[in-house]
Amino acid sequence: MSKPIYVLNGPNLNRLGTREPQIYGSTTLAEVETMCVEAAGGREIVFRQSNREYELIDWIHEAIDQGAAIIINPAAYSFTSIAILDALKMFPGPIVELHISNIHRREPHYHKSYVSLAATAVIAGLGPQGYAVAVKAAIDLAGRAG
Ligand code: CA2
Repeated sequence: MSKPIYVLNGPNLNRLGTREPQIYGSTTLAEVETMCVEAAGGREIVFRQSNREYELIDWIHEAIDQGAAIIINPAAYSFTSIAILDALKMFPGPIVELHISNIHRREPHYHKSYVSLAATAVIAGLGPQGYAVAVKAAIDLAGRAG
């Protein structure tokens, strides 16, 4: 039995699809979860969102014990959380950091992600569709890692 792919979402993403559609699109997070499950083609997806840093860290620890890969949109914690970076550094498998928007085209405070220091790959700017790309990439990377 293959280990699941964890898809973790940080603060405010529970409101996806409700504002700033020009930046983030109009897809809701529930629809993003469906896209991930479809992209996974039968591979188990653990899909979660929290506005609390400690909860994201606890889920990374869970993935260390049980997961094949982590896809994480850390949202604003990308730019502030050394605690999330430290947790991700403990994960032995592939990590895909995902941003719906292209953070590098945005204001300077969105440019320096701590999470990127632990990421195997970074996807930014593909919109909500980026999640489907990330799931396929994570499954491929997890397979390569064995
Ligand atoms: O582009 C992304 O996916 C981001 O990680 C989203 C974060 C933002 O802080 C990052 O810089 C880029 C959070 C976006 C705020 O949450 C929203 C929720 C609903 C609608 C619009 C934004």
